[in-house]
Amino acid sequence: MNYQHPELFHRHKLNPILTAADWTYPINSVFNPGATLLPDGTTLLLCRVEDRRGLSHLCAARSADGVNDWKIDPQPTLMPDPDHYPEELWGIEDPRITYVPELRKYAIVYTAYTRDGPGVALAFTEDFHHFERFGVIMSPEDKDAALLPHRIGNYWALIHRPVSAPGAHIWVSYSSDLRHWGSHKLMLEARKGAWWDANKIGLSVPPIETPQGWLVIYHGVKQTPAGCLYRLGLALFDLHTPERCLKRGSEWIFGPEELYEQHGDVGYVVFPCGYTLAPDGDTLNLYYGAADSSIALATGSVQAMLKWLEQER
Ligand code: BMA
Repeated sequence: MNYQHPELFHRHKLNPILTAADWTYPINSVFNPGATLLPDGTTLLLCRVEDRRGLSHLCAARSADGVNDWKIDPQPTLMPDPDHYPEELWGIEDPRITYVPELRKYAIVYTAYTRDGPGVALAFTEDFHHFERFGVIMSPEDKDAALLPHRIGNYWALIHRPVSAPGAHIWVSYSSDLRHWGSHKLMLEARKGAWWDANKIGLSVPPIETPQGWLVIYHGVKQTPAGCLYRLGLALFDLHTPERCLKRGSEWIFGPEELYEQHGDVGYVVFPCGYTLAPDGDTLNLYYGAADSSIALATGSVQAMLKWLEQER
């Protein structure tokens, strides 16, 4: 068979680009960063930092070129605040950032590790120094969530991943005020059996708006006797009805291959929570946690991903 798997993402040669050794205060590990471009073109990563108690907080790292010379906040940027938000008792994790033009603010949707498991929490910021917390907006067990950047019709839309007895699938919910959520719709189901994305999937980075639809990079978790394998796949959804899936790739497009992805606190994990788009409007910089231990960068093309999906049935 003369079949070559297309390489949709290319790893940066300086990977991993951020590790615990870069931090200005003692930590265990840094991974799963949210990402955004600030108005002056600076890349901001909001990194999940696990301290040496095992609890996570968020810390901002900024770089002019998105690769080198990271300026890391000298102290945690956003700490769990269990006194005021008891749901943040065991830490805050895996932020997804969406700039919301209507509000002129960045929405940060993150995991609050509650006594009853992970829930979805929301905060807003204008500058990544001051934060307005909305608290938990989806009760446990739920995570891997992001806000769409504008309303769909009159409603804000939140993509998230509740867990229920039959499996862990991606849902979308709607709200008029960002606090009360309803009209829950199943968006993408985990496959079954031997598939790479059987039983448990979740959104990775916030959906990418393209003229063809919302391009979604999602992770699939394959359970094996040796542990879990986290890989990435692609799907496309209708712009006006995000729960309508237009295309879904059958093969995974990115998986743990390098040593820094296979070995770490949790091996065989690639886990992106954020991306930036280059000024050409096509080059996508995917920032991902590698093996729950470091941050790495892979670059792809939105057009190439759409073309690849086009060929899927
Ligand atoms: C998922 C999340 C991620 C983590 C991954 C692998 O469930 O908790 O934060 O990177 O597991 O441990």
